[in-house]
Amino acid sequence: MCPTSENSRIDRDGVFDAVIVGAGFAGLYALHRLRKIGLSCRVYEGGDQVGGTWHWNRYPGARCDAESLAYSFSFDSNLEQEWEWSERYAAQPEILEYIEHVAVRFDLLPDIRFGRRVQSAHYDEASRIWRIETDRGDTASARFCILATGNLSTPAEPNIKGLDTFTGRRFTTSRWPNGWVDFEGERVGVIGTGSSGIQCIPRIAEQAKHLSVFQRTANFSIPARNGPIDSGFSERFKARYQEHREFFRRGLTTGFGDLEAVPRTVGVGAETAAPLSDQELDELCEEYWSVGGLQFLSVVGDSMTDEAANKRIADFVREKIRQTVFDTETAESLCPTTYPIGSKRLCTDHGYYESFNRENVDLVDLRKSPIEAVEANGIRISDRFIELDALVLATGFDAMTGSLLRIDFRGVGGVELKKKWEDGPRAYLGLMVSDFPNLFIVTGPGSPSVLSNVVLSIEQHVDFIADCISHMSAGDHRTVEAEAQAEEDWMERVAKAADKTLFSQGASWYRGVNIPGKPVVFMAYVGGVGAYREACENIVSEGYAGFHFKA
Ligand code: NA7
Repeated sequence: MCPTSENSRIDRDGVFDAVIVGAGFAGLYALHRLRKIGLSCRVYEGGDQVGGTWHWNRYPGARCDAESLAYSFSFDSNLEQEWEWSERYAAQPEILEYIEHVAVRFDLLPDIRFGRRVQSAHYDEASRIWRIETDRGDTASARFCILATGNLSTPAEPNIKGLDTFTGRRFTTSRWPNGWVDFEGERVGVIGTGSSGIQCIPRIAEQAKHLSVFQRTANFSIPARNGPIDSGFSERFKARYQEHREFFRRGLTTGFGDLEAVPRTVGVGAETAAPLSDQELDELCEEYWSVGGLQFLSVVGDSMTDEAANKRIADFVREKIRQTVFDTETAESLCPTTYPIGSKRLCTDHGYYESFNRENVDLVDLRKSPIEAVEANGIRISDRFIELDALVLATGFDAMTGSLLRIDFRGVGGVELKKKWEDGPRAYLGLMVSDFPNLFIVTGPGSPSVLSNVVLSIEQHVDFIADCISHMSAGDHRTVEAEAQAEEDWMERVAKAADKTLFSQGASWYRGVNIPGKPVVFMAYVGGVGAYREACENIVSEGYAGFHFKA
């Protein structure tokens, strides 16, 4: 589909109202929304097509773990009504097709330049303009800079000895090549058992002659129970789409959940979890284990705050793993024991644990036998050598800040964002950073972002930004900036909310623990999308409290 002919043109001193970085869900909606309020926009995108995460992560088995009917745009009711999702959890090709459809339907492509990364964005205080440069030599000026760079976009560099000496085929899940990758007849190794590993392992196992799964930390995974969307269900759901969307926005902490539960009460276990007896909790777990999906954890209201409740749920999952995996030693290795369930991102799967019952799949428990080095033909672990023809790295991301900090941002007085965030990211509402006027982050650190239905959160942030810019036009304000005190107070609220939960007990990418040297800070707002939206609305109704406008 892309690039278009305009794409080969380099912007020389392009002048725009807004430059948007990234053309995934966030960048596309920002472009659409800002155009609607009359802004001229330029989008720069590193990939050669739209899609962001859904362009890059095309590994076998890649699929959303929020339900398709919820994980989609709500801004246009015709789009919402006309688009038909084929499965409960859409696979990557279908989501990409949807994003491409949106780009074409709303005529977004002409304003996007593909295959170029923004390298620097410097604020010129005299003209109050952002000066932006890309790695292809584009230069542009814009009053506003909108960062739609994605939370899980920059791959983590796995520090594994000898990795570059491997002479077989090597893949990274988050940079998967376009087109079919055939593992037929090959001995394949997958390193990493986070969501990406858990999704691709069952699919690679179906093809490979042999698959070795290198697991450093076992993960909790809930069966997704994916399947085709029954057209009757879709019709009924769409008849009440607005009601559902409103419920996602305000009634559910994460902004997605059991679609069938919508007509029932908010948060099935939210008020009643504490008094649940062991038996009642088991029954609830059993019910939602059958329903499938991430709501398994969120239906129990205090699953992330009450250690005892969390442990009971974790025990339930461990028991399911033991019942599923035939080999006792493998089952025990697959049982997570070192952190509360949910404190590392909960996964959903499509036959993950069952894969280990196949003759051609082995689990390599790196806690027992660590990797010594990757060599030309395979991986040497402490007690043996495993020959491999292909190696798949499912080793995760420099989450939330990685894609922001690889850009050289300079704000007021030349202050560097890198410097400003050396002890961890700080942003008012996860949206704006003090000393960086007119620079907005979509689903930035300090917002619900990765703990939420991110499409819903993107829409909320982009709407906030567009409304704020309209407010500026109405009041003849040239710039808006987060006040340092408001930013500090907000980050304190973010930290306090996290401290009340069990999230701090997991060595997770939520906290930056997976990246050596990254400050360990819980980066998302755990208070829920409803509370967050309300906080934003209150701030607006108080005349954008905490934001400083200048004429
Ligand atoms: P994750 O969840 O960060 O998982 C990365 C996995 O890779 C995890 O199991 C890591 O083990 C493992 N890993 C990372 N480095 C190494 C090395 N050096 N040796 C062995 N194992 C390693 O990333 P995903 O891409 O799976 O998922 C990210 C999110 O995308 C997901 O949560 C969804 O929101 C979508 P560790 O746990 O660090 O011991």
